[in-house]
Amino acid sequence: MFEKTFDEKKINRAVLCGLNSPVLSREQNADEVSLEELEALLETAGGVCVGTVLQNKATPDSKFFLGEGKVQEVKELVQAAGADLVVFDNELSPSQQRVLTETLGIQVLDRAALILDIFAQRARTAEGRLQVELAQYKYLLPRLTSMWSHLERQEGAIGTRGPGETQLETDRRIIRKKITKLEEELKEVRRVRSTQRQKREKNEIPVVAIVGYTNAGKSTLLNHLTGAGIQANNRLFDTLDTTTRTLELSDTCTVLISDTVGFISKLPHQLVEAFKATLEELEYADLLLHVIDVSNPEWQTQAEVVERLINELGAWETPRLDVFNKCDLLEGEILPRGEEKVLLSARTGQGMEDLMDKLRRRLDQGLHHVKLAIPYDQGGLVDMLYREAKVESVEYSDAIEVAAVCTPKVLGQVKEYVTEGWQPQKEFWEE
Ligand SMILES: Nc1nc2c(ncn2[C@@H]2O[C@H](COP(=O)(O)OP(=O)(O)OP(=O)(O)O)[C@@H](O)[C@H]2O)c(=O)[nH]1
Ligand SMILES: [Mg+2]
Repeated sequence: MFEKTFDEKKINRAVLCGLNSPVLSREQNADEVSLEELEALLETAGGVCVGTVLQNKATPDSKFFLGEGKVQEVKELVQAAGADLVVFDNELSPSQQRVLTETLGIQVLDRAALILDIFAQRARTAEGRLQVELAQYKYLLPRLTSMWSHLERQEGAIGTRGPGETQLETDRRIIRKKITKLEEELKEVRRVRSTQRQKREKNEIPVVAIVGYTNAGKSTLLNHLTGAGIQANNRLFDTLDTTTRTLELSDTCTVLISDTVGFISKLPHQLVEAFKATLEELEYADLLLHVIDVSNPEWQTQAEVVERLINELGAWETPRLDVFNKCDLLEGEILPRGEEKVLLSARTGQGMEDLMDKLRRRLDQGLHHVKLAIPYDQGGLVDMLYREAKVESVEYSDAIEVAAVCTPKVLGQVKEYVTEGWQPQKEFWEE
């Protein structure tokens, strides 16, 4: 096999631009903080920032987005710094992107395009790649129009299909076809998932999904809890693929716990749509562990972004447990505490017992490993156990000795025959 001995990828030198305007929504606006985040995204994508321009302006310019004078300033900066890329923190319309590219003479991207590029670089599994490709085509489709807008448009008149149609229409049609095909493939993925989910529901294994802003410490937490061995790096969007592990909360309760892709503000809506197949798991999870990086001064805004995306993905009813992570970096700050909150350091392990306790309280629905001695004249109960519980072994001696994992409801029917493993406890879920 031919092996690459060096990385041929060029390091882009980029100027970052943002516009702060009262008419833009909070999600759409740029400020120093969001530009800093954009710089971190750029670095993740493999570029370096060589200059920053932030303009305060009453309204965006419809043609250039920034003011025309400001665009000249950007152009001078680009030349002085030898930049080969300009990235906008705000979303640009397809035509603004084209006009800016022409005016500045180098490639112009917006934050959505940058995030899409990172996802494309980092997606590993077949499913991840499908999702990213779909998002990229959806992003490209309206932009294709403006790239070719100098060509005459042919509006669906009879006889204009086939030979004689413009390149633009052919390209658009190819891309639409690709989108449809990718959507079908993802639908199949979704179908497989829902079958797996039904199986899990039947076995009644609770599912926990770790969610949170990118770089909050989700993978580090899963590693700490389960030794999953997932990469955890100090960069954005390190994890794109879901990893699921089992976690033993107690002798009687094992749960499935998954790491998921991180969220960020201004996440391209094409990506949210494309990742729905993976993220719909959130809706079916029994609990969402929302990991928040409290060492980040923006943690409140970040937590709001995550909450909003969770709702957008249809999981507003899924129970939450907020995990305030990286508390080892805090110095004497007071944070909200309570039943729904855990103060934690996934790095040092501080707070891990509290987290496990709270998980147990929320999820240990009393799946009990028990041993039973069932009299031969009650043999029907063994059939019932086969139907309603997970029977691990059956031996015929003085009585029928069964080892099984049962819910409290099933246990209620056989409680007088339990010989081992069940201590009735206060059942908090009945509160
Ligand atoms: N000091 C400190 N650092 C932490 C803690 N938890 C995670 N980190 C660090 O934060 C960085 C990000 O951690 P990850 O676990 O990769 O974060 P993530 O949420 O999985 O990030 P993405 O996969 O990129 O969305 C890594 O450098 C971790 O070592 C913590 O409790 N304390
Ligand atoms: Mg991760």
